[in-house]
Amino acid sequence: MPIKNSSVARVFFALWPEELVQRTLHSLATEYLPLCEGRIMDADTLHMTLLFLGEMERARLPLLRQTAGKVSVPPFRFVLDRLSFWSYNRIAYATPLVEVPALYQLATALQQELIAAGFLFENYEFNPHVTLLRQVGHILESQAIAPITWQVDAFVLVESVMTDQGARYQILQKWPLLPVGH
Ligand code: 2AM
Repeated sequence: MPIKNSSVARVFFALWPEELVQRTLHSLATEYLPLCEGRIMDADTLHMTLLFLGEMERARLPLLRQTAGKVSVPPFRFVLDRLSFWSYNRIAYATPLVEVPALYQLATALQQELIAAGFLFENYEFNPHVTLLRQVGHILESQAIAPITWQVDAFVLVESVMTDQGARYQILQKWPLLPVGH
């Protein structure tokens, strides 16, 4: 049961992978669970955060949606080919080894539109990763994984809804990425 809070929403922009990518990432997490231990993320929650906004007045969501609709970036694909670990927050995550300019272009375009519209957020730094396991017991060396290709055709606005069972993600809106010239 969602815990009702009508005036504010905890929101973030993200890339939401297709089911096959989610399943492949979840299998990877399952494979590593006995090695590093921790809490495995459900397959259908796996995502890459583009921009975390945190608590926002619901009254501002229409402007937020309108502003996000101004982002114009063509579709692209990239590859997740590393499993890495952060010791400070005990997270295991999948990430691209090489920098993916199109990913930064999308995250930056979003930031710039939101700043221009007067939105403020704390965390400007985009750090491309998909969290697979939390509360990891054993932090391992960063390592190569079988490459997972992710075709990016859209980005989404997500609300993190607190429930009795923890956070649940609800996609509020999806914006397709359109090829140049559209
Ligand atoms: P994480 O997986 O690295 O914890 C929903 O919580 C999403 O927002 C997750 O992808 C989470 O990243 C990210 N997130 C939560 N708090 C954040 C913060 N303060 N700054 C950036 N991203 C955050």
